[in-house]
Amino acid sequence: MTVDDYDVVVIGAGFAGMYAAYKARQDGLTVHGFEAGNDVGGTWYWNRYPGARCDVESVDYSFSFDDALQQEWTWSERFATQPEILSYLRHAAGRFGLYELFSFDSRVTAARYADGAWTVTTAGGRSVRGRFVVLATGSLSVPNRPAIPGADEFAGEVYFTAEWPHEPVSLDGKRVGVIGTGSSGIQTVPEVAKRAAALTVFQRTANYSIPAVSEPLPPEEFAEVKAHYAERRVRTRRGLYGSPARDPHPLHPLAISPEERNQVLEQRWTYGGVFFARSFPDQMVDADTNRVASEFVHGKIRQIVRDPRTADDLIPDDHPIGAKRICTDSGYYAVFNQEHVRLVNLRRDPIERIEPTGIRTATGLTELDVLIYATGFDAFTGAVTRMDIRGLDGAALADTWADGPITFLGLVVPGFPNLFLLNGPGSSGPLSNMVLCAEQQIDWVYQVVAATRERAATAVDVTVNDAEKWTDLVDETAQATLFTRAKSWYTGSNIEGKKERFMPYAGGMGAYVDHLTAEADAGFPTLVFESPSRQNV
Ligand code: NA7
Repeated sequence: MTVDDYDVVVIGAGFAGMYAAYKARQDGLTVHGFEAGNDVGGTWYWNRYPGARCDVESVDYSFSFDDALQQEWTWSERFATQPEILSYLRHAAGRFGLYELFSFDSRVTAARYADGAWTVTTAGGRSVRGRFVVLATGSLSVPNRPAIPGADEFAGEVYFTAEWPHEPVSLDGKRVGVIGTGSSGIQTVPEVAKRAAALTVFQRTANYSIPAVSEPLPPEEFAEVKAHYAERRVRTRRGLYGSPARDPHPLHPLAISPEERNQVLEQRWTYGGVFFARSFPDQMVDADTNRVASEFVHGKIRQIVRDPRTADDLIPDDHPIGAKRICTDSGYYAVFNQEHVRLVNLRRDPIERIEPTGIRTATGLTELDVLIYATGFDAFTGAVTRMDIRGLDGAALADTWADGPITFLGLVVPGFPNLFLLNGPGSSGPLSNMVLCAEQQIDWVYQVVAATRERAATAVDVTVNDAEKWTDLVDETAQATLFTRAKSWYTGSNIEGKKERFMPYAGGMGAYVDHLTAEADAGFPTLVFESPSRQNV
């Protein structure tokens, strides 16, 4: 059997994989990509549940590598919906000829390294060789399927928000249950409520949600963005969360009057979006500041939700605001004022089992026609450890990471030469703006590829010691914040049996990019370039 040979094999055709393939071709490298879905889009291909939208403003959460693209595309809303983001990505794929670089409906199941190259194999049995492999497999791409007793016995329709069908789903007049109140659940609940005859929301942990306030983007505001796009992109990359908008109020909330404090928070609530997480500069570091912001939202929930017991149940009491990614919604809290919508607090009334006709909790059976799981993802590591990735001496990545993932800069794993992860553990992407973070990472990756070729090296790797140093820094950075005070997909604690470790780099996107730049500018002193004679060059 002949095996195709490429300089680069890209796995995944979401934002990151698309740019990784584009940039490889721009750099004169031969490249081929594999995508499990039958189109580009990644997250925005799979998560097509009603109400899905991005929580970062679209003028920032979009490709910056091509000015003509950012000038010609017009976003209709401040925070774009899933269909609009998907059509943007399809437009970009067509515009840059990316469709021809990918094989679709092709799930990669294995990648094996030997003698300076990877053999990448798909579920369909196709194998290609690539000198370098770029894993653009998404940090939130493997749905979490909780093992609830009786789940297989449910006789009604079952959907996962993360794998929403492509065919229309009718919820009209049906009794619907939603399990999970993270971003996906909170976004979909108001939309489901518009259709369902009865909606029951099964909440294990209450979450903070801020209105998305996704009004149409005024043309003059958009024109202003386009006129200064380059500077905006620079500010975005320097920003803490990958967004330049809404700098925090400069003072500590306890140093200003209660009225002024309230006004600051009210402005941010009205503006909407995840910026609420940094209303004050030290909100994710100082517990007192955080409490001011949390209590403001508690007050909002009490104002909005008429039934005091439901309001109490919706108020988070186990984590600081922002320690789990803030959700953004379109009418989530208010939905519980509707007669046909009910909240079940699973802490008080736990699920006993799922039966053919519904969900039985301690207080009785809720009959359902449709069950929607919005139960999150095996984040950061799930997509890569599910593939059989074998590095030096046949070592499996899943074993190397059994005690938690270690990486250098989130990009390189010791013992897995010529392999790069995008938006993986140890990178800032998942805490900021994954599109711009991936672009920065990809530019860095191809600088490494060029350096490897210039040195006539066969492979590039990192030592365990240096990867551990970076991973320790990621941990220390997180420990200095309030991010670690929540059980979430950031730590892996949402997945049973998964080793807990705070995975993203919490120092902000600007600081993260500085680390990438420093390593590149110094000629990659931390990387180990291996010559054909297995000596460092
Ligand atoms: P999340 O934020 O991980 O939310 C998952 C939700 O599902 C959360 O409320 C979980 O409760 C709940 N869950 C998970 N397993 C169960 C079981 N067994 N029973 C009841 N409830 C359960 O995922 P999302 O998809 O909403 O959002 C992920 C990110 O995507 C988001 O942060 C944005 O960046 C985009 P728990 O909190 O674990 O008690």
